[in-house]
Amino acid sequence: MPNKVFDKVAGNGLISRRHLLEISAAGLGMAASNSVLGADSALKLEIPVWSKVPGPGASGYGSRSTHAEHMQRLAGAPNPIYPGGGSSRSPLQHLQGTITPNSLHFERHHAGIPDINPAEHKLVINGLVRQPLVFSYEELLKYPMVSKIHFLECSGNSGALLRGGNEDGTAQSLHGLVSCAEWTGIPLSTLLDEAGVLREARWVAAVGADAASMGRSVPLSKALDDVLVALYQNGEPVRPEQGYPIRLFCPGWEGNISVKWLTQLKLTREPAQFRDETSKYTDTMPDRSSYQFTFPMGTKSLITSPSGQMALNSQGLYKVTGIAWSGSGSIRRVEVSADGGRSWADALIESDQFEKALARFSIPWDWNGGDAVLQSRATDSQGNVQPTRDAVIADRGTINRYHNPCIQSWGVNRAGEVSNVYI
Ligand SMILES: Nc1nc2c(c(=O)[nH]1)N[C@H]1C(S)=C(S)[C@@H](COP(=O)(O)O)O[C@H]1N2
Ligand SMILES: [Mo]
Repeated sequence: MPNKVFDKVAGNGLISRRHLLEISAAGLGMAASNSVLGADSALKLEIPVWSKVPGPGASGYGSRSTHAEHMQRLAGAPNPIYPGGGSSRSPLQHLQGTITPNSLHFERHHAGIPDINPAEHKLVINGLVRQPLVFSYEELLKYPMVSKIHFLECSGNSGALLRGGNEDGTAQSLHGLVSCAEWTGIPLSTLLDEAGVLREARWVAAVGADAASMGRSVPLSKALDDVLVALYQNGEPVRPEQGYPIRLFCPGWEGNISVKWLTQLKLTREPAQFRDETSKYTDTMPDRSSYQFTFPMGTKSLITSPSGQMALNSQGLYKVTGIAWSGSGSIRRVEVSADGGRSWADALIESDQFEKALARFSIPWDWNGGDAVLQSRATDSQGNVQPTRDAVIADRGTINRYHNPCIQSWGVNRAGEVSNVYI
């Protein structure tokens, strides 16, 4: 839409949110496989072939459109000395809204996915309790459950940014270890009440039934607050890769502590000192001292479109959109900059602002064809503001690569190519 005068809200082309309504009229141009909303749609009045013949009928289990198959998790190559170990990342640049489809939820496994028959699986609660308990899957299904929308994020997510490099990184490759789902399960407090926690208990040691025998210690205060024994994910049984038949779910906390394929909860006085809370998932500072437990995930956001490896193919109006989340509350505000952080404007929050859940934001941007650096900055309900990369490095150094919530900078050059940059 040449010559149009937009209301500017910040430098380098950020404009008032009401101009989002004009985006389709202006026509959007983003090229190739990562394209966002379709461009110039000249109205055609002919009836297409697919509207003239009946298609296939109903089916027992649905599948996505063949035109949406480019949405794939990005998995690392298998490593023979680490069988079943590794991760896959959600295609954040292709997703909209806030819920991650189960097939695209990120994965992180330390010894692959066990093939568990729920009829033979047990959950034991023992240790410092009045009455040790053993539950079958069938029995667990009879308890009252709650449903909550929460993100899950691996503490290793975005760690690559601290390392530098990764100029060809995408939203998915750099930040795809975060997803969000509706988790349905039994409040852990219900099961602990039934077992009768003894007064001296302070921790709950949770153990998974996978070959990694993954264990993590959860402080009792968190266990009694909002932790779930989750059985459903977005309405269906938790997927095998997410911990079928049951997983622990600790809202807002680093993904590692949400133990999958949960089989034991032992009440203890002290943390159990599992491998995953001593040799790993501890944060080493520049002076080589380490924090053992860093539980909540940071206050964070990310522009998912335009993002790394996308291309803008003409000047003009774009919808800048992304996700924001905090392990300490809900998202209150997201600001966007198009000039590398010199000036900022408030984005529109398009979603519900649930506690410890993804929020979706957007703002229109009038690209003038010049260089730009797009950034977003989240503020949560506790007043925590997402830090810059420089601030994170000054504070915590670069030995530790867990828990990096820093602002992501996407550079746009004159050719319209978008890439990961450091400023
Ligand atoms: N039993 C068990 N639980 C586990 C893991 C594991 O390998 N085994 N991986 C942990 C890590 S490091 C993360 S980030 C989350 C990933 O959960 P997801 O695969 O459902 O995304 O599960 C955690 N729980
Ligand atoms: Mo993780």
